[in-house]
Amino acid sequence: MDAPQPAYSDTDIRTDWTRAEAEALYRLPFSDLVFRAASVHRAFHDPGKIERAQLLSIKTGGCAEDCGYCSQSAKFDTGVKASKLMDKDSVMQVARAAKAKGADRFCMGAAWRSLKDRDVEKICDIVTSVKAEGLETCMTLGMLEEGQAERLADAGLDFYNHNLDTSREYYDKVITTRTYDDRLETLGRARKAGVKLCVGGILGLGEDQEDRVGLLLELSRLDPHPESVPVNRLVPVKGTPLAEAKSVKDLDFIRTVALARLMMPKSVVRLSAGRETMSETMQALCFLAGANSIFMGEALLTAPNAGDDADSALLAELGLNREAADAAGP
Ligand code: SAM
Ligand code: DTB
Ligand code: SF4
Repeated sequence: MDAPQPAYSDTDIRTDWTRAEAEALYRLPFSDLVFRAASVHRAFHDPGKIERAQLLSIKTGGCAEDCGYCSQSAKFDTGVKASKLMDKDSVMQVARAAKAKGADRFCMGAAWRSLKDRDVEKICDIVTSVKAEGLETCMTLGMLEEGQAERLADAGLDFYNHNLDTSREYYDKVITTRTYDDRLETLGRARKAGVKLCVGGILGLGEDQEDRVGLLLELSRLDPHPESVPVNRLVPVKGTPLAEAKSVKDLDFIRTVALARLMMPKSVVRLSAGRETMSETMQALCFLAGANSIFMGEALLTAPNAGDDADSALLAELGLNREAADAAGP
């Protein structure tokens, strides 16, 4: 006989999680945690659907910030060459190819500390053209000044990505050139303009479990919760201060995904950077625990990604995105 399923509703969506509650969930026996997360996942999402987003670095390297994990900071010698903002036609070629391969969203990243007014028009033009291809649009451009988010929204921007990265307590071990509150301010500006939020963090920066819970507590206090929550596993980059950081254990990573799902039931949780180092089994457990989005393609921004062939094979083997695959035919 099937076990009775608990009923969930929007009243289960809370922005007042306490640290004690979140830590108690994190410490549940692994199977209990994943079972609870999977139950919440099924109440709020189609468990057979994994959203697919394609990333493109539209302006690479030479960034003035000192994010200790990043290949694109000008402060570290990582071998990444700085380049100028791509022109719209080149961006569109990649966007059209992504659409043809079945991408749901096109996410564009620029290695900027903040968006400059002189670039806003070019960025808006790119957003409008990508959106016209029938793709959802996402931009990550650093900090936003007053008024810029409104212009991006008018151009058709659906999502703004700006990560908190880690807990408030651990943050200054990772980044010193802008504060946690600077980041929250930019997120507030995007939200006020009606742009949906994509906000998450990175695991494997040398943080401990309290920091992972701390990051999720901060995210869950955003009201409403971020529509999209990327959970990245550090891709260690030679030349950066965090190149040798202690990596996060697979089981701890899965626990964090499960906790994100429990604390933010409606958000789309994205299994983001670092999938190259995750086994198929680990990824399957993350999907079971509530992850329902991935980055597709051979590259992230500067780092390699799992790749379309491996991902199509994995999703097919797991029976995910079946409808899309059936519609595409043999
Ligand atoms: N410059 C913009 C900013 O930081 O707001 C946008 C680009 S930045 C590369 C976007 C996010 O990618 C970072 O906030 C971080 O969470 C993630 N990221 C960057 N480098 C990474 C790495 N080596 N491993 C995992 N995630 C990384
Ligand atoms: C996010 O949280 N992860 C993506 C996206 N937002 C922009 C970026 C991952 C970057 C991985 C390292 C690189 O490609 O340089
Ligand atoms: Fe610059 Fe973004 Fe990299 Fe930080 S994460 S150094 S802001 S590109």
